[in-house]
Amino acid sequence: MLDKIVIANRGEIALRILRACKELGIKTVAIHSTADRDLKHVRLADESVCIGGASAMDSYLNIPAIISAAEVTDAVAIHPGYGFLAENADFAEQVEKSGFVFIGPKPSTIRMMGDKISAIKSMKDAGVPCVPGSGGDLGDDANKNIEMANKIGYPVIIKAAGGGGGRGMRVVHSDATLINAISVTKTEAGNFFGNSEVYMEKYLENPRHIEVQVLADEHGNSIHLGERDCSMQRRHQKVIEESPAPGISPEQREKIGTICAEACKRIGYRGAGTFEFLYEKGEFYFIEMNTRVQVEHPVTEMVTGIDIIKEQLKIAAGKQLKYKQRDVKVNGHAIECRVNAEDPATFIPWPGKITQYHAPGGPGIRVDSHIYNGYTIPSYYDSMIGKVITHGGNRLEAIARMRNALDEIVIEGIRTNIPLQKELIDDAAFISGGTNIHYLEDKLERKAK
Ligand code: MV4
Repeated sequence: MLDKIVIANRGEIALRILRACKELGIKTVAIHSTADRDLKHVRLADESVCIGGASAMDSYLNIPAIISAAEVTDAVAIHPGYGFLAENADFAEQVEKSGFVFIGPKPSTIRMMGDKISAIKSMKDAGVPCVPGSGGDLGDDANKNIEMANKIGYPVIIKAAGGGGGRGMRVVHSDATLINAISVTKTEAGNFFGNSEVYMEKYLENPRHIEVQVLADEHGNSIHLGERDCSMQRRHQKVIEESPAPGISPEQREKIGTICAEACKRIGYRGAGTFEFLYEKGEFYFIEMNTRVQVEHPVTEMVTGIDIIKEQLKIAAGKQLKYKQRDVKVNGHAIECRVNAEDPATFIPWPGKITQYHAPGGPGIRVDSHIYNGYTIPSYYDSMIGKVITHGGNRLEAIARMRNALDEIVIEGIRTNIPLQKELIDDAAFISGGTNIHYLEDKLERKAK
């Protein structure tokens, strides 16, 4: 096993990684900013190193400082968590060049998936169903682009190759606005991402966001852990996630999951990964691959019983996956509600001191959070302060348990989105299941009127 690792992240995921390390007997180094001395995992880690100022640029994004911390503590590997440097291929490369194990895919894989055009190309070649589209960079020939849009059929969407997660996209409804949209998206893409390549896809108007979790080792073994539905979102921030996705049959799961696991073998994927799909009218369309562990990984853990972080660590240590696909069973249903320090109506971030905290409990309740009584949430980082995850024998039991958990939880001193989460858990359309990516924004708009 790995002897000692650096946890290059903060908050709940740093704590989640620390817990997995302790179970596996791996020593831990917590690196943190000057604003994060009081983080729970910093107290629990074997060692801690303050690597820089409160601004993420000075600490969690400071590559030389992170690598130096690994050097001075004699760590052997670095876990990037999610966000920050987790999908930065240059970081992964520098980690490896400095003689450490990067707990994630090869730098070349991260780089390939970071470029959405090359990601789609490789997935299409590997037999993964993609959205009808250009399949490559749009050239400057206006007539050709108009012809392509008409062949695909309006509406189409223009996306930046360097974008992803909702940045650098434009929906186009007719020839009249196509050429301008391409040129504006190109210019923006060049400015934001340093890559002005853009591509075209058929715009799916009312899809769900369904993603498939995979695990692959460096020996050519790969499995899928079923899917998650992450359609309940606002401004590309997920609010509730669940597994399995409502209405997806075991046959559909097996089919799309096998395609993803086989694609992993084809591209030599290593580690945990997520295939993101849009799902509309019974069909899956690949849009992007995430090469990191995701915020919502616990719902998959709850239904499969597989600890994804421990698997990441074992894969990074060069071990063979001990699970075969036939060992993976989807048991019951799990739901995750993200808890954010923000106003539940305006979504304005609300950092500050937690004066009272009581965690929910009971059967099928899991809380992944670093907060505690008296902890002060700093204003420098993301507003997510934890996740409540519930598991039940079926979806309605998971929902009932979530309702109980949200009723029990007490967080005082700051504002949180728990009132919004309570409302969503009681929402008739959510309870029915299968709402699309526009549902929450549409509901909030209806409420505002
Ligand atoms: C799309 C789409 C519709 N059609 N692509 C937004 C985030 C990025 N990962 C891809 N996104 C979308 N791509 C086609 N061809 C709609 C979205 C989209 C979306 C996707 C997933 C979750 C939430 C979303 C919210 C708005 C738009």
